Parts: sequence; structure tokens; C-alpha cells
Amino acid sequence: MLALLCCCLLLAARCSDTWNVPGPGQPSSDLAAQIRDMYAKVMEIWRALTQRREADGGQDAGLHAVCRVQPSATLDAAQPRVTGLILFRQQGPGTKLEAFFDLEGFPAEPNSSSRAIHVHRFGDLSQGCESTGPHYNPLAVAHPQHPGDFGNFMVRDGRLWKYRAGLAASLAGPHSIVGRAVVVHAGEDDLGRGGTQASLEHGNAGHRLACCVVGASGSAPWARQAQEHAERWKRRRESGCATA
Ligand SMILES: [Cu+2]
Ligand SMILES: [Zn+2]
Repeated sequence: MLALLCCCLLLAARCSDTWNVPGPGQPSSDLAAQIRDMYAKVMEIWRALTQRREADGGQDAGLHAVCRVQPSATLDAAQPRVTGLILFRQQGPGTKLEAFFDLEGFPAEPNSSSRAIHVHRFGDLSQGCESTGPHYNPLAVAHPQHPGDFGNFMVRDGRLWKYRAGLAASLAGPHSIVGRAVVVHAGEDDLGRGGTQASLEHGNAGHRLACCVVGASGSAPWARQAQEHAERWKRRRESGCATA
């Protein structure tokens, strides 16, 4: 698209210069006026594209999505209320997905625990996380080869905070996860090694604590999270140095 615009710009600029003063055998002033109009329109489209890129965060023109995690509506009172944010970025179609997971509300156990997170088929929270259906499985393969099998995440002091890259899910194309649900489970994913049919369907990850629907977004939430992530790592490094 941009390459085409560049060609049009060069052609229009060249024609506009050449035909400003019509001479013998040169196109009429009508044609010159049409070319100048075309040039002006191309410039207008170019400016609009540039402004849109700037409004969308400048250099980061990839695909983005957000998922605001809420406790399942069908949880009983004894279950932890997990909330937070999951952000996705994909630099372009065909590239691997990156994600920030930032969740809190898990029991603050003395030892860290491991919780499974997956993409489920439906973005339907009408019956809490139960109505999100099975794992999203567009290629009819076994767990944990589903595109949204994000695996296990360590929870420390009731908090899950992780950046992951190289994820197989996509925000574009026929297997896009936009509009589908992300589910946070109470237990650990056995990654298909449980020796049962259930293990090959969902990894025996326990009941559904919390979930959200993936929605397309601009790049601003990702940029904020990336900055916060960098600051947290800096604080961790500094506190590590101070105690070393
Ligand atoms: Cu799941
Ligand atoms: Zn799965």
C-alpha cells in the first residue's frame, strides 16, 4: 500500500512539474489540472496515514488486543476472586504473538503455585466462564497443541505477572482469537501427560476461576504495560543489587 502510494507520489510530482506549462504536443491544461488534483489527493491520503500511525503510538503499528479478566460469575464464595489484565501484541500476520499477563487475587500461599491459562472457544460469559466452551481448537488437534494453550504460570504472593513471546495464537486470519475467551484455571495443566482423554482435551487444569473476552485495541495499553514491565525489572535488579 505504502509502496503504491510512493509510486503515485513520484509519478504525480513528475507529471505535475512537467505539465505546469503546456507546450506544443503536450497535454491540455485540463489533464494537467486532473493530475494536480490526483497529486493533492495522494498527499491527503499520505497525511491521513501518517497521522493515524502517530495517533496509534508511532512506530508500533502491530495488531493489539486486551482482555480484562473478571472472576467467574458461577464461583462459590470460598473461591479466590482473580482479576487483572492480559494484553496481546502481534507485529503482523504470520508473526508470533506476545502477551503480558498481570493478574491478582490468588490465595497468598507461602509457596508459589502454578495455574493454567488457555484460550477457549466462545467469547460467551453469560454463564460465567462455564459458557466459554472447550479449548479453542480450529485444527482439531490434541491438547496442548491448541493455539491458545498458554501453559502454566507461577503465582507468587497471590500475583501472576509474566511476559511471554512466541505464542502460537493469532490476532488475525481465520484462526484469530479476537472475540474468544481466555480462561484462568484453579489448577495446573498436565500438558497432555495425564494418560486420559481429558488430559488430551484440557490438561485437567481444574475449574475455571476467571475469564475475559479478547477485544481488539490500540497500542496504548501495550505501551503502558511495557513501560511498567521495564520499571519493575529495573526495581527488581536494584533491590537484588542492594541485598547482594
Ligand atoms: Cu482452559
Ligand atoms: Zn488445550
